[in-house]
Amino acid sequence: MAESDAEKLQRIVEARMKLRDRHLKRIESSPARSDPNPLGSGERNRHGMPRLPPGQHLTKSWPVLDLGVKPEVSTSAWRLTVDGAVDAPVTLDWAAFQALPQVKDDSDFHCVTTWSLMDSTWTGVPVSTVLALAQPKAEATHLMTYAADGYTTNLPIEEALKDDVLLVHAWNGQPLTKEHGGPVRMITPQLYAWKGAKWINRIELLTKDRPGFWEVRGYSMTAHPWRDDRYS
Ligand SMILES: Nc1nc2c(c(=O)[nH]1)N[C@H]1C(S)=C(S)[C@@H](COP(=O)(O)O)O[C@H]1N2
Ligand SMILES: [Mo]
Repeated sequence: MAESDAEKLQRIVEARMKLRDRHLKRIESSPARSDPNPLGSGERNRHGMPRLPPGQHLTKSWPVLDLGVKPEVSTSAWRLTVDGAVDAPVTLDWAAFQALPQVKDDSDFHCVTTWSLMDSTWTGVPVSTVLALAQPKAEATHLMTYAADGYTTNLPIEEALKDDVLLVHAWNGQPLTKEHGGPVRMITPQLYAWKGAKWINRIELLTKDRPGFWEVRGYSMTAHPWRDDRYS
């Protein structure tokens, strides 16, 4: 008998939970939320952390940062491939992406150039969900993410599996604009924002860490705002 849509969603949710459970110890022992002595200052936010990481200031409007190109990616042309150290490489188109369980989450956005945008509402799909679809091999330790402008950035798998790390298509209830990486970008609220690729089109699972575009140029491989971990 063919699997119903409800059964399919249930299977995806279970695969995601299984993948997170497998990495839970490393997720919980990595910095940011679990850090008992964060370096920031100011009022505590909803995660019990001070509002601002060290060296950051608030911005009201959302700046745009890119490499000088803003690629035009339509929803019909958009694809996301998850491959590398996985058992089931997968390519999602817009319809397949939209059919995945969607979440809404409020989080902050810290750029290494010292501005922080607080309290955005994001809509999208947890990165952990698309990773679960592709079934990372036990030896997968890091991700390299790729974008339509040639940008790349790396991050540890335990960071990518955090609940607030999303592939987003809407910001504050509006479709994500092209300049901010629409139709789909990644966000990494507990890491500096350069770890979230705009116009994302590929996630490669790695068995050994490798630097991306800015990391080759001296940015941190780990990028924890609460540790002022900007450059290596
Ligand atoms: N594809 C792509 N993604 C990218 C970048 C980029 O140049 N290209 N810049 C990064 C940096 S340094 C930051 S701070 C954020 C900026 O996102 P924004 O332009 O929406 O503020 O995107 C990150 N993701
Ligand atoms: Mo940045």
